[in-house]
Amino acid sequence: MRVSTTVVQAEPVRLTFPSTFWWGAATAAYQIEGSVDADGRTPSIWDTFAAQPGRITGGDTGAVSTGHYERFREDVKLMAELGLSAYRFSIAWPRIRPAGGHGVNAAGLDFYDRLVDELLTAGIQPVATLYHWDLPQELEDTGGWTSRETALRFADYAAVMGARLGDRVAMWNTLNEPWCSAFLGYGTGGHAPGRRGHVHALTATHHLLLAHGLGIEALRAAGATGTLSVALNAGAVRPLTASAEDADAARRIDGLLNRIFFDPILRGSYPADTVEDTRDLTDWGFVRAGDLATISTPVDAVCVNYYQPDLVSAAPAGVLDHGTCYPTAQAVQFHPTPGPVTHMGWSVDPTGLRDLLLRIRRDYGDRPLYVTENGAAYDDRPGPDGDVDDPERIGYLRGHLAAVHEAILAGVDLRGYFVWSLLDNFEWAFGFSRRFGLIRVDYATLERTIKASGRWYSEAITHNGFDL
Ligand code: NCW
Repeated sequence: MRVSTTVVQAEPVRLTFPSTFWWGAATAAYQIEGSVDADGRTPSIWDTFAAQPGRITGGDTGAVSTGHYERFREDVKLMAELGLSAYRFSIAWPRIRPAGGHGVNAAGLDFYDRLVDELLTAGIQPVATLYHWDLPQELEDTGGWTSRETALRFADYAAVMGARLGDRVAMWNTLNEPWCSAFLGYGTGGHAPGRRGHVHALTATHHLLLAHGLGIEALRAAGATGTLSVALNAGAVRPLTASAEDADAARRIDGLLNRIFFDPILRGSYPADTVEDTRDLTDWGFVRAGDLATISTPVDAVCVNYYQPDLVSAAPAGVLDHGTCYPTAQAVQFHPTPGPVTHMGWSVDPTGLRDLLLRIRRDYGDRPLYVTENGAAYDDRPGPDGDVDDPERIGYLRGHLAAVHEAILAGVDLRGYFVWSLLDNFEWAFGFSRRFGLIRVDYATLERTIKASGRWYSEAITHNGFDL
């Protein structure tokens, strides 16, 4: 018997983005700049941390990294070649604050001034993050983010930057992922400054939030014309089963990852359940009268960095797993989401991004949103011709941009998307062992090579969309 089969080829679906959509890429100062002793920069907590044996894979440090401080003009040319409409970078506070803390370091300011002008000349919108984890070591020596004073010093710094760049920066993020600064820097100790303690993490959270609010006020007072915002690493937290216990575990983690930041900034209050969940640890006495009014100073947009959803369940007493990050009396267990993972071990699940964007609109109102980071590390290597073929990263970007598109169709006011990262770079505790870039960096020569994913992204930018 002969069986004939007809293969039905599905027509590709074209996804087109709003005409004003920002196609961006992001980096952070300590991860790319190098030149840690140049032009009056002072040490940051990451210089100190990376110098401690056992902290960073391979003993790597950001001392040289991609050499961007010297090569920023070449990097802006590469951004222009990709066709980026916006570039998100961070300003190294230790380049601005001189030793001893009096006055400002003019040479540090000049660097960012030149970078911003170079971007504008290339037709690329500058998006500046004031704090992407590189606290001046001198401020850590007086308590770091567990000290309220640090928030006040941050406000001074924000005022300086607003006065200098406020006429040209298109969007500001006060902080990048304050959850990481607080919970990894002061909770688990896996990030700089390497301090451990749940109360430290909660205290740091509050002072970071206070710094954010003061920073927004300072930028506004300085006449900054750009969109004022903050970048939160938010995620969809999902219960493993439909049980009440697992739902409660998800609620607790959602409180300590998402709502502990979103609620004070967008509603002017801490989530009552999260405060209650942590009562055995602290009476939250670090919150002073007026702080929440400062923290909830209106922002112009909400920025989120998304990598993966979290899948959690209630755990038997004593099992804390990855939940050691979280000061929650009842144990929570984190589970791998079924499906592919990146070289970071992070699950690839674009539905988490769509759900997150819809959730922000549902719970916090219809606001301008940006995805200020999304991307993937893969162990990609150059072929014999030097080209880097990274189909997994293309698949990751395609899937997540489709999720962004879905959210836009559902009515979310999503205005831009930034790939993490423009360049391979110093991936914090993982050193140079993880590569997130659209552009490969050869760390021996500092040569840059646009990867296949960079070419794919560039095509998507040219067409303001892509075929799914
Ligand atoms: S580590 C991290 N990242 C990566 C980093 O390169 C970038 O600077 C950050 O903004 C890529 O994007 C962010 N995020 C931390 C995610 C949480 C990891 C949780 C570990 C628990 C032990």
